[in-house]
Amino acid sequence: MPLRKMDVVVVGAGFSGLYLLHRLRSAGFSVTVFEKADQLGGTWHWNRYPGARCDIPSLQYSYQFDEDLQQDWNWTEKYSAQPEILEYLNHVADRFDLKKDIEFNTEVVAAKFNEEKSLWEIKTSNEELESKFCVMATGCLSAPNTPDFEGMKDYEGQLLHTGKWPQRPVDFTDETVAIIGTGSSSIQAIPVIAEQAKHLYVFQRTANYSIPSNNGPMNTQEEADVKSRYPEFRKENWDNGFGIAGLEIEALAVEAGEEERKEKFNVHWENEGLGFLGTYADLMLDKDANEMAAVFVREKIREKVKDPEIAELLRPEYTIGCKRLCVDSGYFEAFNRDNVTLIDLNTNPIARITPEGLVAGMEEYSLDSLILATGFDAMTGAVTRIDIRGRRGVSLKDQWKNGAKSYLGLGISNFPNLFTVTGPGSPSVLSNMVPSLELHVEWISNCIEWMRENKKSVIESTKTVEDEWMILVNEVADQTVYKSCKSWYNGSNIDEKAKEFLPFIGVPPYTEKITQVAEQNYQGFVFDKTN
Ligand code: N01
Repeated sequence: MPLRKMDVVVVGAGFSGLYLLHRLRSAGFSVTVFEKADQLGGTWHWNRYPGARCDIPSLQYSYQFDEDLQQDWNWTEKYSAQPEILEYLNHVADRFDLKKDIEFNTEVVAAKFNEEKSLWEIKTSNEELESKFCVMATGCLSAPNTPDFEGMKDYEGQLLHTGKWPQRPVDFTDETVAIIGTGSSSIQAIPVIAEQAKHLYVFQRTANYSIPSNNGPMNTQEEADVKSRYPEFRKENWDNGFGIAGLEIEALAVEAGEEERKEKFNVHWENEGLGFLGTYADLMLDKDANEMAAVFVREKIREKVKDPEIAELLRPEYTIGCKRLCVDSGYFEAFNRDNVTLIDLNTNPIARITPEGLVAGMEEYSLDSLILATGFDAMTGAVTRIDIRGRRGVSLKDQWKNGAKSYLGLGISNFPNLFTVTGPGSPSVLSNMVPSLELHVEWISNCIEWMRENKKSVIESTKTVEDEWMILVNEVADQTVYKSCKSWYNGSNIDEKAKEFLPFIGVPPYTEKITQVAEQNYQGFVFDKTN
């Protein structure tokens, strides 16, 4: 039987994949989205742990490509919970009739570029097919990191990962539960699980900064105001360094008086969530300014946590924001409960997992459920876990072994006609993801359309431009405090991964750059290269 052929294969049916399908199909291309889950949603499908919600206000963390959509949809809370975001994505899929071109329960396992035919040979869990283009809409935080604790395979209780939460209801009533990790996912889950479980043990390797979400029902007046000027509101946010509202772009913490600074930190602490880091323009640029913000948050932790020893353990010492800042609803307060125990893994390392629970330090913990909240192989993992081979059979995993290099986070040398949405080298995780991915979807779709109009068959980045670009990515990061601690931004959460800072910091200059590249006929990319 002849192989199925299409113009574009899109991998992943999350925010990016859905919009890609809509854009490319509207432009007349044949497109299929392959999704390994049995339903759409991407990260919002998999991360359904208790307390999962967006920590960017939903009036911002939503599509803006269709004015009617953004006017019609009403969010019920300031920060939407995972089920509502999934409902929104299903609404979008139904509204634009997308589901008919999504193949669920279908994993893309391999993709190989055929240089003679100039097309991708795609192997899914169901079939082999051919496509001119392949777009990885696989998300930045979608390949779970599962540490290989000794004995884990013999554990007989319920083993869960926050990033791969089951669809069935999970009830912790009367259970003794352990959670390993204290990143954003855990910080959201802990207060909710603590209310249900008989006892919750929290195993912490590194304390984390978290800002209260002060979440609540949507303020309908604010919603109406935003909706009355949605395009302007989006543009104002986009002009900020991180593409989200509430960021100060001029005043410096180091120039402010102590009282004034405290007052301003307080206002942002109460109202801005992640935007706390935007209280002053120099917080992520100057380590003295950063320390002022860090001291403020450490003091807040001390005020919230009744037991001074626990408060001490929960107080991070490193630069605030160099690990992804967290936003919570009652995280620190959860440690005031009698049924929550914090265990410091630095003094009580996990020795092994047993069939009944785990051993850490001198203690053995008997558990009903063990939750790994241990994060992701961020930014590259979802792509390198697929066997992708470009020119001369080069494997992408091998090419990225010493560091992921990409031109603008969009194209990779040796991998023609392959695009990544919010790939390494783009602002992605250091921006509001939804407008960032919309920007990329539009750039990629426009590029493919331009190629059709200009009779070009093959586009690729070159090693020279991507080397230069990644040098710039790191030079920009060097001017900030982002590299001053271990984080998944620089691969340090995965042992075997290159320790390299991956996101480009600065939405406005990045947007200007990729717009310019497109206007200059995709400057830096080469077309129809012959070997
Ligand atoms: O993962 P993380 P996450 N032994 O990597 C610990 C986004 N997100 O799933 O810091 C013991 O942040 C690890 O310790 P350490 C958001 O961008 C968004 O929580 O490496 N501990 C850390 O405490 C976020 O940043 C929302 O020392 C181990 C934790 O596990 C990103 O997803 C909600 C360990 C992992 O924290 C990832 O968050 C939730 C080991 N072997 C998440 N390995 C929104 O609201 C790891 N740890 C949009």
